[in-house]
Amino acid sequence: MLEKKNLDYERVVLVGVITTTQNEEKSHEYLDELEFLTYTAGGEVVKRFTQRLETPNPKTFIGTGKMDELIQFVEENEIGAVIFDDELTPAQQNNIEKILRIKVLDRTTLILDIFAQRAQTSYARTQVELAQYEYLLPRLTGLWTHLERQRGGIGMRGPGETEIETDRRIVRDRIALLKKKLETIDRQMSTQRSNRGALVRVALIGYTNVGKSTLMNLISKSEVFAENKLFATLDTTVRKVVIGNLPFLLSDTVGFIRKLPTQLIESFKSTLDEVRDADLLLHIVDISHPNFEEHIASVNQILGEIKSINKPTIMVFNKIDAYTHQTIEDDDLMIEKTSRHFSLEEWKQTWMNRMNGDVIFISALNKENIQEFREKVYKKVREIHITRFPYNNFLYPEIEE
Ligand SMILES: Nc1nc2c(ncn2[C@@H]2O[C@H](COP(=O)(O)OP(=O)(O)OP(=O)(O)O)[C@@H](O)[C@H]2O)c(=O)[nH]1
Ligand SMILES: [Mg+2]
Repeated sequence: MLEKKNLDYERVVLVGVITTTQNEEKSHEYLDELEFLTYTAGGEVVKRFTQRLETPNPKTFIGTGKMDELIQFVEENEIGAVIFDDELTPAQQNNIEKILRIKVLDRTTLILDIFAQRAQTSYARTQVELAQYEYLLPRLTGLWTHLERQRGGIGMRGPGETEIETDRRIVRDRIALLKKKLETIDRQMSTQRSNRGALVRVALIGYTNVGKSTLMNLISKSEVFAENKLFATLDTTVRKVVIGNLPFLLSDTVGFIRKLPTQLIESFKSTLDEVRDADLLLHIVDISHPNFEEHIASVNQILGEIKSINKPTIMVFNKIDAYTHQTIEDDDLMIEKTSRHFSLEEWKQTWMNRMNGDVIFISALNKENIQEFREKVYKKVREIHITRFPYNNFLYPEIEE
């Protein structure tokens, strides 16, 4: 499945439940994503455990029988950590740790850990550290602090061991301090943003790993880090871009994910302000991903949370080079046609209608349709620009489509 070059990858087991609201296929896809997250964090998934349950068990997430299976597997296979595909309550976390006596992580800790690993600037590190401490505070329990924290690896990056061994009061003080530090930086950032003048602001947004940074590099000739792992970008990059004489600001920022921890959304306030302040959003979608429609929904949900859902938006469907779809033989009347069977052309029609034409299909990697993409962006930016500078309307000719 995923390429694994590093022999030091920590051996982990994934655990998920198949609930009544999500079918088996969905839960497999969720576990695929959890596996990708694990791989990004430096883990190798040795086995997945799933259980059908109406709702997760309030004490141990999974039932007793499944837990026995898990205990046995963990003991026999040198497993370093167990990762649950949901947020564990402090009680569940505590109980499961007592039973398994190895590292117990949930989806949120895993995402926080990746953010901690990837944070480059002191600003990003401060934001992640704050989110980690806030998640940690209700979960500080005796066993967890002295047993699990002594080991390294996934889930253990970020707050240092000495702090962890102390009590909640110290964690609370640290949270207060980090908040103060962030407030100062937030103020500086917002001054910086207001100093950028009246140029139109365009933000690349979308699910993680869809190609935002690749597109940024292509359009702005910058060198933003892009790779096939989740959350390659944490810090925002802003570049001045000129298309056909018309200058505007383009920003590349952190990608979104399903169930993005709320602590992260809150502490990444300033980073997300870049989105909030944008005049135009380019919502990038990886159309080659089987779950891309759900990705769009997750992104829209987060946009709603940060009050940015009603901005002018161009939907940019990327990775058309990698798009595949299921086909139905002409004589097969048993198969019902679903969106999984759509050709690219059908998707184009669907989205053109939905977005009133503000849609483009591209491949950033193969540079397909990039000229059309630039024209689409130009047209939209121009519309916004001339409302701001009506007098230099004539400078920027309308282009025919
Ligand atoms: N096949 C294909 N791959 C692409 C395309 N565009 C980008 N990629 C690949 O997708 C992966 C992710 O690209 P990034 O540009 O880092 O994605 P991102 O949206 O910035 O990701 P985060 O910063 O992690 O949120 C990289 O391996 C890219 O090479 C494309 O058009 N086609
Ligand atoms: Mg990126």
